[in-house]
Amino acid sequence: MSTIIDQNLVARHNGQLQANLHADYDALAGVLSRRGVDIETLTVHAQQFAVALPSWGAGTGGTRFARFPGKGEPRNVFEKLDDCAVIHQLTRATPGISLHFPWDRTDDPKALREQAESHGLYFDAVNSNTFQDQQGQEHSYKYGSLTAQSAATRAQAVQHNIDCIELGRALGSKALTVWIGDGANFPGQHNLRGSLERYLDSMRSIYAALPDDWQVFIEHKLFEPAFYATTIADWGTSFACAQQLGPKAKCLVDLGHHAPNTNIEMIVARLAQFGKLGGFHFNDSKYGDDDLDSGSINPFQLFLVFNELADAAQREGASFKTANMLDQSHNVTDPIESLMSSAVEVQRAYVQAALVDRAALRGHQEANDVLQAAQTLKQAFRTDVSPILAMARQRSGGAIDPVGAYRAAGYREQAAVARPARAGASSSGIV
Ligand code: PSV
Ligand code: MN
Ligand code: MN
Repeated sequence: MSTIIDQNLVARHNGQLQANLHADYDALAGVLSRRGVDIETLTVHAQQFAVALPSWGAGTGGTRFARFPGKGEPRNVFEKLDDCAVIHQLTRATPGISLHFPWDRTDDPKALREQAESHGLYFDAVNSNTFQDQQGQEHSYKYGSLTAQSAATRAQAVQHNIDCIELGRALGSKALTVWIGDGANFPGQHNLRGSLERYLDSMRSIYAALPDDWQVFIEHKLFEPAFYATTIADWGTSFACAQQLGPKAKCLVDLGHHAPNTNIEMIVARLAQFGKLGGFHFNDSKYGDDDLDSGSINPFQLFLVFNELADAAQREGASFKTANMLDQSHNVTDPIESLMSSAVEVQRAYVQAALVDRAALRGHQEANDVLQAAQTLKQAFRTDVSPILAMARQRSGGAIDPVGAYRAAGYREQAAVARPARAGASSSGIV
């Protein structure tokens, strides 16, 4: 595997942190062994964790008010891939990349795939985009895409999704994620039922184009850009559509796409129970689709989501799998740093969930010992598993302190020189 940052630099940086890490790791090993938990098993578990990076998260995001570009932002998909390779090199937790078309369109998928493979990366689900108009596009999505009243517009949106599958196929992806912004801003703007009927019609054509070993993920979102009625607004609608479409259709849960205080872990449990949990877009939020760094606002919620995933994995065994991806927008931080720390936060929740004493929890539930049941979860959540995560990274060839090593390497400064800002540069399509 070729690396972008000098591995000797990573090794030197690790060397400075080595003694402290071992002391912390040994201390935690002692704490865990008193609970009957073997730290080595957990470290191997941490090493197996993977969350995919959103290509669109590598550039600085923006809001509808402004975008404040960062230095050395990637200017094309190949440069985004370089940044993703750096993130994976240091965290060893992000081998997948989720592309977004047409933002990441390339005439040379073979070269892109080769570049990815040279860094030990692969392509996770590809995303279609019918929530914006592209230059030269024949029919506008102003009044909807897969649900538009105009048959020609719907056909164009369907074709775009089929093109995404084709491109994804050349890149080795195995899934398509469909999120549409379709809906109504006014009561009466469209027929609520008719809109969903047209959606299903369009999705049936996309579903028919899926290769045998592919899945399609339906991503719901409560609101925005449609403010009165979003066609695929909630997990219930997503679930019903996935059922209608067939076994290759599943639901994708973007954590930020729910009303504040929604019990997302219960949605996860429901979808898992009925075999329709396809994957995640991890991020965090305070108000709406804020796309903040994972674990930055509500780490307990993230842990509870992973607790449900651990429960499902225990019930269903190796066949239980979800596509895990980040979906974040970075406005005031270096995107590489945010993506590295977010991947680590998701990995933290994954390891903490593995710490839950499930037999004890079940016992407390059966005995209606509510307090102890809650405490069983809290004990796992409160355990600082940082030494396990750091050890897992180091053993896999990554950095004990990814952000520290990244800064020491001066990658961003070098990128700023190699990728000079373009006059009038606009958002790289980040919504
Ligand atoms: C929509 O808010 C969303 O979460 C979808 O996943 C899009 O593909 C992504 O953001 C990119 O803007
Ligand atoms: Mn999303
Ligand atoms: Mn979103």
